Amino acid sequence: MSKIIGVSLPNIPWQEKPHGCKEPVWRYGNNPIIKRDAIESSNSIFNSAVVSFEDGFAGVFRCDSRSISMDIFAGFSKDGIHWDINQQPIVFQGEDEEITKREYRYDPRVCYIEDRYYITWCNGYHGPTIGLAYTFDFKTFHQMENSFLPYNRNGVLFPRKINDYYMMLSRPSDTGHTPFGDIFVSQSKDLEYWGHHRHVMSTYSGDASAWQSKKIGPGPVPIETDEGWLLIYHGVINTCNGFVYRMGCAILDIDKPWVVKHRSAAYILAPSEYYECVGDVPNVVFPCATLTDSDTGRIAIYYGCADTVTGLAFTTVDELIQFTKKHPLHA
Ligand code: BMA
Repeated sequence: MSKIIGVSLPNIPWQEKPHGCKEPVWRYGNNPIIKRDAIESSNSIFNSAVVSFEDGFAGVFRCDSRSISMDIFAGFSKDGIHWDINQQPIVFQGEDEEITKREYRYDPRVCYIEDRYYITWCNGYHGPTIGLAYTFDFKTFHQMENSFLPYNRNGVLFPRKINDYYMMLSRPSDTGHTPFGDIFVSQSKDLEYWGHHRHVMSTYSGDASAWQSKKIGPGPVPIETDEGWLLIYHGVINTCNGFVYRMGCAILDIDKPWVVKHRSAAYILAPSEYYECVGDVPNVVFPCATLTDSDTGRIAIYYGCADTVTGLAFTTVDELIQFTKKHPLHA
C-alpha cells in the first residue's frame, strides 16, 4: 500500500468506486458540481482550485464573464461540493501598479505552504505569464512579482521547500497558440527570483501514448507520497476536429522532482460524459486541484469540463500509483 505524506482530512468529499468500475478514476455521481451560471455574471466556471480551509473548504475559481473576460473569484464551501462563489472577482493588494494592473487572469492553483495559501494563475502581462499572490483568509490577497517572463502557463507550486528551495512547475510556450509545451521546474529561495530551471518531461510523439503528443501541463499541486511526488497533469492531442485534453499521471523523485520515476502511457481520465464533451470548448478535462486524506489515501480531483463547468472525481493514491506502474511510458 502506498501512502500519502501529509495531513488527514476526514471531511474529504468522497464516494466509493462504483461496483464493476475498471477505471483508476471515477466521477462524482452528481457532476458537474458547479454549473456555468453559478454567479450572476458568469458565462462559465471551470479550471478552478480548492483547498481545505478552517472547518470547511475555500477556493479560487475561474469565472469567464458574459463579455468573456477571464478573472478569478474566491469561494467557500462546507462540504467541498456545494460552493458559494463571490459575485466580485479578487482584488489584489500590492505596491506596484505595473504588477497589480489586470489584463486577464485564468486557471488558478492554490497551494498551502508553511503558514499561508499561495495562488498561482495564468496572468496577462504583455502575454500570458505566471501570477503569484498569497492570502491568509481568502478575503485579502497580496500580489507578488510575476514569476516568469511571458510566455508561460500552468504555474504549480510544490507544497513545501525541497532542499531549501521553493519549487514551481510550469509550461513555457511561445507567442502562438502553444505549438509546443513541455513541463519544467524552477527553484527559488524567496518566491520572487526563480532559477535553476530543470526539464521535467516532454510531450510524447508516437502511438505508445498519442493522447499527450501536442502539449502537456502540470495540473494540481503535486501530492507527496512514500514513492515520490504524485503529479496529475493534462495532455493534449491535436485532431482534425481540434484539441482533446485528457488527464495523466507521473511520479517524480522526492528530492529531485525533475527526475521522472514513472509516467503512465494510458490516460487516467478522458472526456466521455456529456458535460466534458459538449460546452464552449468540447472534449476537455482540465485538473487544477486535489484534496487528499493521508489516513485513507483518498484523493478528490477538481477539474474543468469543456471550459464550461466544474467536475469532481475520485481516486486513491494506491489506484494511481499502481495504474502508473502497470501502464509505463518509456519516454
Ligand atoms: C488551454 C487553457 C485552458 C483551457 C484549454 C482548453 O490552453 O486556455 O484554460 O481549458 O486551453 O480550451
